[in-house]
Amino acid sequence: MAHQTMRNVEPFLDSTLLLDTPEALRARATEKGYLFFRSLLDSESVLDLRRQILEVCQQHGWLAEDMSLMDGVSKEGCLFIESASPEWRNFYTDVQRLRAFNALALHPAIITMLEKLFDEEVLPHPRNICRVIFPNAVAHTTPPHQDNLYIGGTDETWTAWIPAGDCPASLGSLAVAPGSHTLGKLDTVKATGAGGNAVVLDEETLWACGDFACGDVLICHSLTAHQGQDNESEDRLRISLDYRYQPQSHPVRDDSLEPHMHFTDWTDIYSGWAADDPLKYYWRDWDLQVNARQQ
Ligand SMILES: O=C(O)CCC(=O)C(=O)O
Repeated sequence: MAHQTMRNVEPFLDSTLLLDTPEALRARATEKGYLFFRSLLDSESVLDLRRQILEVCQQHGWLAEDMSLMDGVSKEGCLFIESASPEWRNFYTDVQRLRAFNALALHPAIITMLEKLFDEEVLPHPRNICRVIFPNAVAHTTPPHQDNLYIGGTDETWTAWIPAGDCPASLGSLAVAPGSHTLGKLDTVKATGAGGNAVVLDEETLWACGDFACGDVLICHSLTAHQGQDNESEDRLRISLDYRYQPQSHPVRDDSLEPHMHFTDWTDIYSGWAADDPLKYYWRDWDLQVNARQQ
């Protein structure tokens, strides 16, 4: 079961039409703490990345044989949870080396949308995240949380949640609590699932949730509470991306500029890319205010 029961639910509000009126887009973002866009991304780019991530799953023996790769069917009896286990480390390092995984975060449709939201240049954090959620692992569904706890830096950091392909709610999409960013930083308790910390919300909290189609993008403010929904499928992997962004003039915490989970470093991640690839270290030429993480 999703960690927080959702008694009060509404569908996502599609903000696509507001892309032509940045002031209205900003007003919606300030009010709701999230924005949802149908078909913001072209399916080709998303599906190309899906294929590459699934090829990595296949190389690691996680997929059922004789099934279509793109269906993402997990091998019977195979269950891995995001962790520092050798299996996860090796898998995740291979995903992080994919150029397409890092390139999608810089897709012009996302950056253009965020330039309107921030009304200034965007700093895409290079600490990109891929989540692979196995079926029959509902105890590890992502608990309700605010991203600020993990990101630090400016509260005006927004996370883009992008499923790598169609993702109906029953495959375990994301739910957000509209307006919860106005509650400030909430206390946390220990929990299972990505991050390992949960905020406790009122039972009557309003949630927005629903099905995602390939190319849909949801962004949420760093203080907006959100949680995963259970992957209730029989045998399908739920694969999604979390990419984070902030206004370039705001302070950024140093670990947001490092690879997620620190299993490897940029030299290794970039080792198979063209020597002159402009994606490499794209942020290093910018005048950033980088703050050290307090230990
Ligand atoms: O995809 C998920 O289950 C959780 C993603 C998320 O909320 C996050 O990374 O902050």
